[in-house]
Amino acid sequence: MLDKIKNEIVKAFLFDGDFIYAEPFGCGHINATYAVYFRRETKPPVRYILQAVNTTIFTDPQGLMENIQGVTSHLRKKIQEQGGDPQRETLTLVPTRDGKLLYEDSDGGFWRSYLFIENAACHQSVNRPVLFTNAAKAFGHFQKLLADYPADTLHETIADFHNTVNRYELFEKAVAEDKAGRAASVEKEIRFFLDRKADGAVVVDAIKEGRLPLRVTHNDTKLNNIMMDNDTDEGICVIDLDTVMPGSVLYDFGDSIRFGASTADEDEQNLSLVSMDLGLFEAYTAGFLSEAGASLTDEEIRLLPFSAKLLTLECGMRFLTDYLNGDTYFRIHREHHNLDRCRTQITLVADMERKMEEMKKIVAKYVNRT
Ligand code: ADP
Ligand code: GN1
Ligand code: MG
Repeated sequence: MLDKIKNEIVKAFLFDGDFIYAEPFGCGHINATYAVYFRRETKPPVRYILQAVNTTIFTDPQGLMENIQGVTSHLRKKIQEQGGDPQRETLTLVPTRDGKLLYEDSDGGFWRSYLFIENAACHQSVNRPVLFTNAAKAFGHFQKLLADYPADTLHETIADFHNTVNRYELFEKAVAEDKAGRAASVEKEIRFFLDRKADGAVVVDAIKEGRLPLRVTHNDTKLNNIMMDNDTDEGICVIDLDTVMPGSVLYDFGDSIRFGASTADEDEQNLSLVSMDLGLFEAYTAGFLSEAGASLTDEEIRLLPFSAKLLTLECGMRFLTDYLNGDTYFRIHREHHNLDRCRTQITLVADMERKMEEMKKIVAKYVNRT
């Protein structure tokens, strides 16, 4: 792929300078991401992000790019109004030489490029709580900036993305089909999810019945989908906008806790290292409510602790579904990778169930209702 990038793909984009090299970049599970480096005569070298969109998952890449262009334009305008730096605080697409946002390569692959956000890092885990509070503020702020975005103009890039009732159906189908012949070896894990099927309907039903509002949400708020400033540790730019769609704020809160409040990596094999850190839960809750708290309804606030468990349950079940289907969705880097990921999520769900009352107390501590 690196040869193809050098010989074909980089030539299609409006990059500044002479190509030096390309390298795989980041830890995303979905798209193929590269950093591409360019030499310039009078200016320092520059790099860009180049991504092959996963079109098995995002079947309408044009619609996806319309969403991203719409959302980033909206954010850019607001950031400018607030005196911020839009090239650092939101993603900036680099167009192709013929003015498009996507390049279709000779094999039918779709590519896009972003300005590289420099002097910022994308963390895989929280090594100090303030980082997590700052991530929470940034996701909360993102939510606020998109509050007036015309939701009806957004394409649904993945149907029923957080519809946990539907996710349960897909899971049960995968168990029944047992395409990879693995079901018998994971009976215990399958049972864990089936035992919690009722949880899957809580948010879906509440949205259906009008007890929870739909908002424009990010839907994939793990810590490595936000860039944090290297000097100040502030969350500066929310990235990975592929799943920005109407959803519940609970999806964004819950998914952040799932990933960032864990004491171990998402694919840790030593499960004795995996737990949900209440200190990190508190750090995130404090930051998120300080930004978004005033706009949340009572029902949303009531369900915040539950959402952490729900999103972890959902993600664990998605990993197991993919394992049963033969690893066709998430990128894996070793055999049984999806099973390892599933087991950390199960461990986290069980720990959250034990800590639910304490999580509720923490939320109550930061709710400011005047
Ligand atoms: P995926 O959908 O596969 O998760 P992402 O869009 O999250 O793909 O990108 C993967 C990784 O690439 C990110 O976690 C981050 O490390 C890096 N990345 C993406 N966009 C940028 C950017 N504009 N500047 C710097 N790094 C980026
Ligand atoms: C994927 O794209 P990435 O790696 O940021 C997935 C999320 C999961 C996450 C689990 C489009 O996120 O839904 O929660 O992996 N994204 C998509 O780590 O399915
Ligand atoms: Mg990502």
